Amino acid sequence: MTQMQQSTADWQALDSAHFLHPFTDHKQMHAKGARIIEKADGVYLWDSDGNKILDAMAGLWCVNVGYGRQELVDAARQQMEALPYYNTFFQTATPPVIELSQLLSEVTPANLNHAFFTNSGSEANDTVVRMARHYWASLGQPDKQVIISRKNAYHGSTMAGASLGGMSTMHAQGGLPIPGITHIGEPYWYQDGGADSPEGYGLKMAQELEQKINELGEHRVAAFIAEPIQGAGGVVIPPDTYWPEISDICRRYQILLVADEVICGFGRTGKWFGSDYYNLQPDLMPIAKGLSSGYLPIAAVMVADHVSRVLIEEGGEFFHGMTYSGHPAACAVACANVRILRDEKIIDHVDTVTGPYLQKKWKSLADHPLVGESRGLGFLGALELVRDKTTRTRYDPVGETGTRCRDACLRLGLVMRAVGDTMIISPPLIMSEAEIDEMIAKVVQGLDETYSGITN
Ligand code: PXG
Repeated sequence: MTQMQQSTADWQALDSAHFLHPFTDHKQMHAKGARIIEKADGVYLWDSDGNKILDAMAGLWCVNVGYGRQELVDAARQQMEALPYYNTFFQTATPPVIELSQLLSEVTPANLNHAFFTNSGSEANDTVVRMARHYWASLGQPDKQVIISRKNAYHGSTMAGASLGGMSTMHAQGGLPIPGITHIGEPYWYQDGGADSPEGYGLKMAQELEQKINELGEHRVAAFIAEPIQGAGGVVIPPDTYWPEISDICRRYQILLVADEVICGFGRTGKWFGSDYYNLQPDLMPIAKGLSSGYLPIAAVMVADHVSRVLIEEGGEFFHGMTYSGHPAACAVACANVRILRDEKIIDHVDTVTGPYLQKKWKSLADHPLVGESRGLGFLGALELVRDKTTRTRYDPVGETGTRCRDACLRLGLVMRAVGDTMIISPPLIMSEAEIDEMIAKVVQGLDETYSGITN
C-alpha cells in the first residue's frame, strides 16, 4: 500500500499502535490522533487531510532555506550514488566532510577554523562537555571540569545536553543534571526584571557568572555555555549590556565561552551567527539545524584556533565520535545548503529587507489587548500573553492561554510554537513580504479568537 492510499485515521491508528514520539504526552495525543504532515513547499506544509498550513516555525527552527529545494535533493542523491557511507574515524576522511569543514571555516567567525561533526545539536553539546574538559586536562589543568550554564536554557536531550539545559522538568526525569554542571540565572527581563531597567538587569544577570566562578574557584571552571538568544526558553533576547559583560568575564577569568548557535546560526538573527550579531568570540560553537536546513541530520562543534592547536598538538587521541560523524550525504547537503544561503544572499535579505519588515509588523502586535510584550530580532519573534499588561501578570494556570492560542492558529492554518504563554515564531528565511502579511493576519486572528474565549 502506498503512502497516499492511507487515510488520516489509518495513519493515526498505526501511529498510536507503534510510534513513541519525542516530547509528547501519548495518552493525550492518542485520544485525538497525531497530526500527519505529508508534504511541503516553500513556507507551506500540507497535512494528510489536504490542509495547507503556513509554517512559522521552519519545522523546529531549522528549515532556513524553505522546503522543496531541488539542489539539496540532488546533492544527497549524487553523493549517495558515489559514496553513500564511509566513516571518518581512524585517520580517514571523504571529500564532502573536508569540503564542508573548509566552507564552515569561511562563514563562521574568523578564528573558528576546525569542525568536529555530530548528528544532532544534543551530541554537539555532549562533545562540548568532553572537549572542554579534555582541552583543560591537556593543558595540565585536569580540575577545570565544571561547565556553567543557565536556567531555562535548552541544549538538547542527551544526558549531557539535558544537564546543560536548565529545564527543571527535564532534570526531574532521569536524575539530572550529571555531575560538574551548574546553572546561573537567565537575562529574561520581561519575566523577571521587575523594576530594574533592561540595561541594569542585563548587567546584574551577567555578573551572576562572575559570582559563580568565584564561588566555585576559577581553577575548577572549564566553560560557560549559552545561546546568544534563548530559543526554546521563549526567544529570550538579552538586554544590550548582557553579552559584553559576559565576554569580558570569560576573558578575565580563563573560562571557555561556548556560544550554542543551534538556533541562532545560519541567518536566524539576520547575521550568519548570533555571535556576529553580538560581536562574540566563542572558543567553541555548536551548530546544527540551519546547517542543513533540516534536510538531513548533521551538526558540529566549531573550534577556535587556540583550542584546536592544543587538541591537535597536545591532546593525543580524543576518544570520541559517532558512526555517522561527518556522514558524506549529510555533508554534501550541508555544503549545498550553505552555498544557497551565501550565493543567494538570503541572510543579507533578512537583515536589510524582510527582517525589518517582519519586525515592524510583529512589534505592532503589542497593541493587542492580550499581548504584554512583542519582541524579536531578524526572523525570530515572541509575544507575551498576559492578563494585565501593567503588572505583567500571566493567566492562571500558566500555559493554558498559550496552548489555546497555538490551537486556534493551527485551525487557521498557521504553525506557531507556545512556550508556556509565550508565542514564538521562527519562520523559514525565504519568507516573502506577502507571506509575512499572511502570517501576521493569521496571528491577529488567532489572538482575537483566544482573547474572546477567555473567561477568567
Ligand atoms: N541547542 C539548542 C540551542 C537547541 O535549540 C539543541 C541544542 C539540540 O539539538 P538537537 O538537534 O539534538 O535537537 C537545540 C534543539 C522546541 C525545540 O520545541 C527546540 C529544539 C529541539 C526540539 C524542540 O523549541 N532545539
